Amino acid sequence: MSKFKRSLVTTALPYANGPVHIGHLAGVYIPADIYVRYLRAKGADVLFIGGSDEHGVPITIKAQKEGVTPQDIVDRYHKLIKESFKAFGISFDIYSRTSSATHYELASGFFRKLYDEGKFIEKTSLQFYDEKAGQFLADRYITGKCPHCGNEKAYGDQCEACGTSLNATDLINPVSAITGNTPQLKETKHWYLPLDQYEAWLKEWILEEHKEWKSNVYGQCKSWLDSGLQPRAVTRDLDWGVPVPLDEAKGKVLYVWFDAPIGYISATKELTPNWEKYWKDKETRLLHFIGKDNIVFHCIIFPAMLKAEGSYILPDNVPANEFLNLEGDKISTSRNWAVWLHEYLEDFKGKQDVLRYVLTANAPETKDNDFTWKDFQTRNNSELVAIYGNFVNRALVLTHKHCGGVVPERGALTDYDREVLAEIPEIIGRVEKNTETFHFREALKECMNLARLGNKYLADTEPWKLIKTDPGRVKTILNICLQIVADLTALTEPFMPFSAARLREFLNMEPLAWGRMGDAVLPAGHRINESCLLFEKIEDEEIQRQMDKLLATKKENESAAETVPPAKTNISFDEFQKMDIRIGTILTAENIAKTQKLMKLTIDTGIDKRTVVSGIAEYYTPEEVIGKQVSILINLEPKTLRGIVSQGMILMAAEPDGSLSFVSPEKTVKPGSEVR
Ligand code: B3M
Ligand code: ZN
Repeated sequence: MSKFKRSLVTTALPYANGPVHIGHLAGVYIPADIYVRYLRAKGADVLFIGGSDEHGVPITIKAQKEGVTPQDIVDRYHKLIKESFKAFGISFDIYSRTSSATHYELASGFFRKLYDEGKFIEKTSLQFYDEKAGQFLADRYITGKCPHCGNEKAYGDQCEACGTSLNATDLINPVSAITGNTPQLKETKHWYLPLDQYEAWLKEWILEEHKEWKSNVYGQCKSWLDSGLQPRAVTRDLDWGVPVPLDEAKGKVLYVWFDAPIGYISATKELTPNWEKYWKDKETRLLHFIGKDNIVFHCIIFPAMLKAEGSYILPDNVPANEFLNLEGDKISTSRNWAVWLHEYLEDFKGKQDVLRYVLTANAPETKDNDFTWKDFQTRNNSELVAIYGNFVNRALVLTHKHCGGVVPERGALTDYDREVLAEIPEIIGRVEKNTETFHFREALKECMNLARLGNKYLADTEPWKLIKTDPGRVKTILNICLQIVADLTALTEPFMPFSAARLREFLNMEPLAWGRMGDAVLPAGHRINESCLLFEKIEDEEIQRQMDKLLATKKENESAAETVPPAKTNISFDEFQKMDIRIGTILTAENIAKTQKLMKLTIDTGIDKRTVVSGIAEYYTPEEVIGKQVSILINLEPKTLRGIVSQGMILMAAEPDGSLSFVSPEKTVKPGSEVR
């Protein structure tokens, strides 16, 4: 027996700084929704909590880029995100936002309690400050090299490449994300949660008591705990966020990762006056569905906050997923490399379940996975259409054709019938076991196995042939098929709720409770409705259109990356005059062995015949360059390259993509002519 009476399921609060994409759905919202729908179908007491994260630097950076207020940004994206989730059937009991009044009150109250009880350390320290922008650089306002993995683009609070949570001062070569300047250090006072004081407790709680956590989650926690925890600032010098509720902290706000997880509690409080039962009673099972970049915050920092506060329960499990890539490349909002949900909804009207299916079948449960449009098409056409849709359609059409649209009577069962019927509870059992342990891919495979079972049963019994010789037998066969179809409505509902609802409509039935599957649920004599195809084939052209869209994005990104370098600072005429640039003629040329780029040239400079080593071998062959007139800087200090003394430098026109071409006179000139 479980020690829990009810469940509280939360999903990471997406930053309201952009629309949501397939990576969000696959990693967090679909798995959580499957789990919650499953619990509800079993009659469990469960609340499903979501909302937008409306604070933090991702929001203010976006607002600055667009020249609008942070409030404009969060209003726009909160609405869009909420609508996308609703359209995909993510069945939140509440989808709230961290700008709500309830949240402000609860988050500042939480901070105040910890402050009053002396749970924080106050510290004045040197922090990065951008003189030009006139502000401190917290979190994503600063980037630099991660001291752990070397990622050049780590943020001031976290490296997304290795998942480590950082303090801005840990970064190597920090740069301001606002001005690109190297920041100065300036004194400021902040409040810190002394995570080091919770280390022993966290070790016991996670490493000893929660060995059942997914290995990616447990492993990350273990490595942080093994390397030792540091006090972590929970306040920031920013003007967007929940104000720190202290007189001496004017102009400071709570760190976004302090307030955001409290958002789970605020949303529950907005949802029900009974919220404390869900947050303070040990018989509630708290589950956080998140992506892997959020593990440290949900497994270490938030639990330490809850522990410090003292009246709340702790998560029982944190089923975090890995990342979903798109066509072999990391999904990225800034590079527009994503399948945006609001766009999918336009391009594939009514096909939400297809995406839910593909993202679950290919979920990044244990490792990063790749979404490809080809795979999307194949899974639709050869799984949803050919297996699930095909079985259902044949069962319904045959019932209309041979039984006048009425569930026929079941006659005597054969051994084979009994075998098939006995397989149903086995499949249901495997769906249950896999769903309860967060193995949703496997669970979905088992759902499809029920449709496969139905298909095989039809193929083996061939009612369309028997109808002439043994109509009674056909009735039994179709009765069994219809029970399987009815079971499919309940079994697939957590995964594909829209199709399950349509299927119920075809069968003219009410939702089937989970526990009633496997019975003869449709009585003989029950009239079914007219039906149509449950899934449609997706044609090559539709896939090509999506591929073209991605190709266009790729091209845009490439040309954006190829910008012309900015102008250098001015020099005097005298400085310019120091350079002696001449036109020379290339007399001989040969590639330098064991190098990709270098070519050894002999050049007639009009003054002498000299050797120059030039990095042009990727762009020209020796044959091509012999006889060409080029510009050469002849008074550059000689330099030895690969054992060859190079006397001068050939001037090249370098394009933004790096390709090189000679700077040659427009007509043939005398070698030694000056370029000036
Ligand atoms: N907004 C980070 C993210 O969107 C953050 C999650 C908050 S959960 C409390 O990945
Ligand atoms: Zn790193």
